Amino acid sequence: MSSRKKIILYNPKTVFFDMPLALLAIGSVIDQKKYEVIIIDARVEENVVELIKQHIHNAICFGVTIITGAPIKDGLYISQKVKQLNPDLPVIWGGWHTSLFPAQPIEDHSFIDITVYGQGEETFKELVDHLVEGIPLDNVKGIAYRNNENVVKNPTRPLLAMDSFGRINYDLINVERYFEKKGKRQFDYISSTGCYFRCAFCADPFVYERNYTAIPAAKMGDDLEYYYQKYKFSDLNFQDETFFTYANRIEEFTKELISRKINISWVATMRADQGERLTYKIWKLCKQSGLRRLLIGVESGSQEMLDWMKKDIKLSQVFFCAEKCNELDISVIFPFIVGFPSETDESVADTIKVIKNLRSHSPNFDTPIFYFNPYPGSAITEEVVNNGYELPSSTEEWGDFDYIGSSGPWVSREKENFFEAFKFYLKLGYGRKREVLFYPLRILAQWRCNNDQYKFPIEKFIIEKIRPMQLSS
Ligand code: B12
Ligand code: SF4
Repeated sequence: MSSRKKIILYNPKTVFFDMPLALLAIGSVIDQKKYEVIIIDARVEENVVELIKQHIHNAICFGVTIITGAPIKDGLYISQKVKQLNPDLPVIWGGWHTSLFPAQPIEDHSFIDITVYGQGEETFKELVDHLVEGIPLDNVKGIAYRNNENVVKNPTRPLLAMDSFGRINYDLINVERYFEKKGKRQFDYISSTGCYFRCAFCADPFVYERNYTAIPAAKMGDDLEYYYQKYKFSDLNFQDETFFTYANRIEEFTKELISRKINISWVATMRADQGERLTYKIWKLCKQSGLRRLLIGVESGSQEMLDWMKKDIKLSQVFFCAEKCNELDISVIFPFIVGFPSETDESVADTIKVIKNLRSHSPNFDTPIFYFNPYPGSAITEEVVNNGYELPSSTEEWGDFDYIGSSGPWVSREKENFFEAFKFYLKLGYGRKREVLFYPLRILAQWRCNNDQYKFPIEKFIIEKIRPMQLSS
């Protein structure tokens, strides 16, 4: 048995089985000769409390990664449990939610001692050293902590270059278990932090102040070859916000994959303006190296709305990317958002038009439609709050803030019914499933979309009776 002290890191329950990259990132900077890092992911473990009990007696601290919404609830429950089991063990929260609200969780709950905001690697390493040595925390940048009765927020830590950290140690998790849960040998990886852009619905500009750092292509090549040989994955899922920021990095990266014979498919997120800036040669290299699917956020079919939300893309760039992907047989998810507070019917009509246009290009294009919800940390949310909209006012309330699947505050019941019917007919008319049985319904659905006739959705009723369809959006 190892005599090393333990650092327990916890990923709360969420949907999907993406590998816990945040915990892997902070766990990998810890000196494994000195400490043993235990990652407990509530999405893949059966009895997390029992697991915590096995390790807690020899632990230095308990870290939790938190995104806004339901994960907070589980994070609160587990953190309280940990404090009951060992009242002296420091409980540390980090992640997107504490990056937006560093002080509130500590103010609200005596069982949370420290929060980390912004990039976590260096902060966590320093924090662990301070806790072990018993040094006061006043000079650890990027944290908030309880000091007697007060909550102190220390200064921000500047974003550090991502390649200053070592290789991520995926042996901290059971990689095979994620493959099993996903039903494919898909490996998750992130090659950049932050984003240079300023979209008014997004928290990134607030958290990283429009800074960006990325791992150079050669290092990505080294890392990915190592992981490929070790974990034998067949698909690679980039979790970067803007993977294609530097065209030369992408060109080099694709050449790394090809020259090292890393025979995989890969998926990533692209901004339409960055796609337009890629040369045809790089587009082809992407395809050749295995690019199978892109996610290109369009958000709105109205250029006026796009300008209002400071998306800084042109619709022409979206169509440019659509054409390239169609030509090179690359699938695309083009997500849209409807129901912005000030959105007009004309803007919604423009969005519908663009969605129909994209869907008619290729059966490999999907166009999920989300309803705008005022996630914290964005400029639009700030604006609606200034206009009187009330956001949750405690950590607990933020745990209830889960709008996934709901129509958001600015969409009427009538509009919601309309969108749900539209989404259904899009999927039926243009989706990838092409069973002969459904052919007449498919033609009818295309007719409905082309003529904006969504009333009396009798086919929807029939199909949902025969075979409940899972809508992708
Ligand atoms: C994977 C992912 C998910 C996964 C969650 C995986 C998991 N581990 O549980 C799933 C698919 C479930 C998901 C869902 C959603 N997501 Co999401 N997701 C991401 C994504 C793409 C990658 C996260 C990641 O692994 N990053 C890589 C790691 C290394 O970075 P990191 O998480 O920032 O962690 C660093 C620091 O934050 C810090 N840190 C993090 N945790 C901890 C813990 C401790 C103890 C310490 C010390 C430090 C620390 O250190 C890390 C290294 O620097 C991010 C975007 C992004 N690129 O980060 C969006 C993102 C986190 N998601 C976001 C959103 C909006 C959503 C959804 C609402 C989307 C939707 N409409 O469906 C839902 C909400 C889910 C819910 N409430 O249940 C927002 C943030 C929202 C928020 N306020 O928290 C992001 C930032 C995207 C964006 N730009 O808008 N998501
Ligand atoms: S939506 Fe994407 S491009 Fe826009 S600010 Fe957020 S991360 Fe950056």
